[in-house]
Formats: sequence, structure tokens, C-alpha cells
Amino acid sequence: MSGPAVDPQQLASQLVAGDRQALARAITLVESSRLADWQASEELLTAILPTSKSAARIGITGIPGVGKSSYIEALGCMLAKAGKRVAVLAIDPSSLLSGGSILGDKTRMEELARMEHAFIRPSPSSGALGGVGRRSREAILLCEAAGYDLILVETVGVGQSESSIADMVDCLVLLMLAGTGDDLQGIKRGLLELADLLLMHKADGEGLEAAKLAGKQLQAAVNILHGAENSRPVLNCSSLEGTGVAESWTEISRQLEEGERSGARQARRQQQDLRWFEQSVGALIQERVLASSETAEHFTRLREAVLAGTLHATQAARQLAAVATQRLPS
Ligand SMILES: Nc1nc2c(ncn2[C@@H]2O[C@H](COP(=O)(O)OP(=O)(O)OP(=O)(O)O)[C@@H](O)[C@H]2O)c(=O)[nH]1
Ligand SMILES: [Mg+2]
Repeated sequence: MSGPAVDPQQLASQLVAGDRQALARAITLVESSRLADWQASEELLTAILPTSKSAARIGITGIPGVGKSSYIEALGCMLAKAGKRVAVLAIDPSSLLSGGSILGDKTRMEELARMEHAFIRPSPSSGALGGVGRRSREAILLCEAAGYDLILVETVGVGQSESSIADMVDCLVLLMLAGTGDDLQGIKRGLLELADLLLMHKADGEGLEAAKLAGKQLQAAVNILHGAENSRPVLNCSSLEGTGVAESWTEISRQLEEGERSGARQARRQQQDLRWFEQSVGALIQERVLASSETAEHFTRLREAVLAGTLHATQAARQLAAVATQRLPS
């Protein structure tokens, strides 16, 4: 963050009171990689913790262009009109290349963006593995504290992202396209296993029949994957025409209610929190270690050696750990 120092307590109370600009500023603060913002960020998160309500967290994933933003626009508008407060965290993978957040997603959610009870936030993925923003979890907590009922997290479902997105939501929706080959469109089997609901998207116009057929085939494949008893539903959906959107919501809310009743949702969140803690420890230690310019230089040299093949990755990591621990106060 630039400009004058923020007052985390003030920011927290504005955010809890429903001030959308305060929420946007708060997310910027927790996303900041500036060391100087860390403390304010922690104070902010501590301040909002007691007020955090439990919103439903829903992940929307799928290959680029499958229609994630369009689906969120259709679903979000439907829910906002029904009186729900909807927050969207769109993790923009293109920012990996540009180094900044691109507002493209915002334009594909035009109606939702104009709605009084909606909040849309494109976030850079900060180069973190997997297209899920480095601080997406904190952003989710901030949206919850701001009183949103539903948090929709859009992320592109390629590469490493499957486990990270599944690790922060209560329900993961995977959008698929018919007729793009048997390779599951570059989507890893892992993601297919993790999806709680699958949508055969763009089931409209000339693509309708192909989508219906592909949907049936996908359902058969998912039944084998999970066993028929424990399978996940595949639904046809067109965000363009609005067909299947309400049905998809019926299924999502059924799963959320079922998870609430059985305790599965709470158990899932506990596991997610544990993994979050463990990952954070790793990431923080790395950040702290590299905060010293001497160790950072060492790190860069070792990286080059690994790249050149003159040093084995494990060896390099051990060497860095040895240097770093020498520097740590005992
Ligand atoms: N026929 C049809 N086209 C759609 C539908 N939904 C989206 N599209 C089109 O598909 C294209 C991509 O839609 P987006 O919603 O931007 O897809 P996305 O998955 O968010 O894309 P990225 O964020 O770039 O990964 C756009 O040209 C949309 O108009 C649909 O239900 N039917
Ligand atoms: Mg999109």
C-alpha cells in the first residue's frame, strides 16, 4: 500500500459496517508484500476475527474461456436479486505475466458489478503456485467479516491450482466443455476428483446436443471415479441463456445444507485451516529467510547452480538452510 499509514482498527470497523471501499483497501493491505504492511495486516485480521460470520465459500474453476465469469455473473445476479450479499474474488492468472491485476473480469460481470449488494475483486495471483492468490484466504475472511453471505472464488483450473482452490472452499464447481477431446481439456484427474459439482457449460444453441451427450459420458466417468453411491452430479448449464443456473444453485445449496447438518463442512474447514497453517509456516519461514539480502543473494546463486545442473536441488536447499540458521538469533 502506498500513501499514509492505515489505521487497522478504523479500517476493520468501516469494513464490518459494510463499507465496500474499506473492504477493497483491506484486501489490498493483506495482499501487500511490503514488510511495513505486515503488522497492520495482522492487526486488521485480529480485529475482524471476532466479527467474522460464516459465509458459504464456493469455488468456480475450469479452463480459460469455459465461462467461469459468465456463470458467476448469472448465478451472482440471481442470488443478489434474491437478497443475498455476494462477493466475488476473481483470481486473474494473466496478472502472472503482466505483474498487475487486469480488470477484464470485471467487465464480464457488468450487471453484478452494478448491484448494491455485490462486491467484485480481481486479485493478482502474485506468482503463487496454482493461480490462487497468495492471500485469497485472508481475502475470504475479510469478505465474511464484511457480511457477505456467499463468496464466489473464480480461478483457472490448470496447473497446480486444484488443491489450493479446493483447500479454501466449501463447495467446488468445475465447469467443463463438450467436444474438446478426451484429454479432459488439460484438467487433471485430481481436479475432477475434487469437484463437488460438475457443469457441462455452454449447453446452448448448436452446442446443446453435444453438451447433453458429453454430460452423460462425464456422469458415467464420475460415477466410476467416486462409486455410484457417492458420486457427484453433472448438470448441463448455459449462462448465456440462463438455463441450468437455478438448478446448479439448488444442488450447491443442497450440498451446503447437507454438509452443515452432518458436520462435514466443519470438518473440511478444520482440515483446511490446518493445511493453511502448515503452508503458512513454510511460506513465512522462506520469506523471513530471504528478507536478509545476504541470504537472498545466496539463494539466487544456488538457484542458478540448480538451473545449470551443477548442484542438486536437495543439496542446494540444505546449503541455504545451513546459511540461514547460522544467521538466526538463537
Ligand atoms: N455459447 C455460450 N458461450 C458462453 C457461455 N458463457 C460464456 N460464454 C462465452 O465464452 C467466452 C468466455 O467466457 P468467460 O466467462 O470470460 O470465461 P472464463 O472462464 O471466465 O475465462 P477466463 O477468466 O479468461 O479463464 C465469452 O466469449 C463468453 O461470451 C454460455 O453459456 N454459452
Ligand atoms: Mg473469467
